[in-house]
Amino acid sequence: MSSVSSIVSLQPRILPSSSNFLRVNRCCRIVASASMSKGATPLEVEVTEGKGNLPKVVLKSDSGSEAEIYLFGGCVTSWKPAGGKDLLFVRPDAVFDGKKPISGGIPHCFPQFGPGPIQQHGFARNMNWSIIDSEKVEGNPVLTLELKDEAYSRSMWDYSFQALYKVILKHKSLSTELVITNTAQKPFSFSTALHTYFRASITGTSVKGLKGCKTLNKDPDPKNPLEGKEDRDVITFPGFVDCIYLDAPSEIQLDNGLGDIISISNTNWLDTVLWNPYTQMEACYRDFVCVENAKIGKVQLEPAESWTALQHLSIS
Ligand code: TA6
Repeated sequence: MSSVSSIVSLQPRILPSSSNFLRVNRCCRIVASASMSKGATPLEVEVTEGKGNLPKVVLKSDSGSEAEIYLFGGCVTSWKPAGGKDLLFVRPDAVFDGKKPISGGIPHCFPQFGPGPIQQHGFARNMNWSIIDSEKVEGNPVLTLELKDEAYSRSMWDYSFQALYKVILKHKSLSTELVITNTAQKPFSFSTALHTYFRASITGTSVKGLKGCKTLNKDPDPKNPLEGKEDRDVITFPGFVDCIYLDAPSEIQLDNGLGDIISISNTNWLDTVLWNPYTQMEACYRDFVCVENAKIGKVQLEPAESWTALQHLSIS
């Protein structure tokens, strides 16, 4: 992956990974080009101040779709297909202080889904990711972010790694590709997920496609999940739900109860997690559901090895 080739702001390379709070004092424009894809043109990316002064990028496709990405956490916080409303949800209690993870959109869980020895859902969602590439392919923006280990991550997980996260916005879809590479001299293992918050009306929300999967139900005890098997064609959310579906199919459908059927497909994200906190989050549980592509069983990487997983969200 090449680095930013020309820069229209004063900063040589914006946003090196850092666990510290990072302010954008002025709007930065960068033109990143790389070994560009066939038919691609360079894309000028504007980094502006988002909530809490955190740097964010807004991607717009020629067809009118939009996505918003915070570099803190490499978190996509908004996805509006062309002519449509935002299909993602950010919790009203989300903080944008550059310390706590952003509770909403598509946070990363890495290198641990949890519970486990390090902080719940790992550290990738509360570190600053860097922009390393951007281009436009047939009118569709493609942005690539990078996260590397640093003292903060190594204090919890003593490995050298690179995470590349490519976000591709099209007319009616949002795709992401995550590539984790072991840049250490020793093997490591991790679990991971895209903890996607979808806007929903919970009484009308349902998920199809998980019938027959083995389940690990984290209700009532997340540390001792109950094994089971899903026997429903259509899963609804009449109460608290926190359940892992192992070896889930590569495509499932979410009816968000707001008139949208969202296809959630993937390559190599083997598992699915459904979560709605019900009255544990009285202020907002009616308004969202998390449907998460996950890899719960550990991925083991030898030095120089990589693991890649794709998520594709689309509406018809
Ligand atoms: O992915 C489901 C889950 O692990 C739940 O067990 C619950 O702890 C939730 O995530 C917490 O998500 P948050 O975004 O608040 O860290």
